[in-house]
Amino acid sequence: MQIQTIDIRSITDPGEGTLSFFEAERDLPFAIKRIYYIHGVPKGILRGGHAHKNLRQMLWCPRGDILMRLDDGTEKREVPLNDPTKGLVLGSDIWREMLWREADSVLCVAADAWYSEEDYIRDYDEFLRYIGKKK
Ligand code: T46
Repeated sequence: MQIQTIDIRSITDPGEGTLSFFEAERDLPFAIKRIYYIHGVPKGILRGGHAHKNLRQMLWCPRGDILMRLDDGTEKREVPLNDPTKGLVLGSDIWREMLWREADSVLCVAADAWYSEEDYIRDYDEFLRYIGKKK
C-alpha cells in the first residue's frame, strides 16, 4: 500500500513541552496548497468513506486518538494516529475511513491541491471499478 509514516521533527524543552514542525518539499514529498483540520467530533464517529483520484496528503493528530482504516482494493490496513510527532502520508487511490477513538481528537491535514469535489470517489463499488481500470 502506498502509504508512508513520517517522524515529525520535534524539539522538547524539559518541563515546557514540545514544538513539532515540518517543512513542505523537505519533510513532505510535495508542496502544500491547502491545510484543513477536523475537530469537535464525538467519540465513536466514523468519517471519510471515500478515495481520491489524485490528491496527496499528510495527516497528523496533535491531540487524541484516531484510527485510520485504509484500503487500496488489494490490502486493508489500520494505522492509529495518536502521537503528535508522527505523520501519515497518503497517496491517491486509497479508500479511507477515520474512527474517532477519543472525543475531541483533532485531525490535521496538509494537502497538495485545492479542494475539488471532482477528485473524490465516494462510492466503494465505483472505487473498485476505478482502480481496476487503472491496473
Ligand atoms: C480526507 C479526509 C482525511 C470543503 O469545502 N473544503 C475542504 O477542503 C474539505 C476537505 C472539505 N470540504 C467540504 C466537503 C464537505 O461538504 O466539507 C464537507 C465535509 O467533507 P468530507 O465529508 O469529505 O469530510 P471527511 O472528514 O469525510 O473527509 C476529509 C476530507 O474531505 C478528505 O479529503 O481525505 O478528511
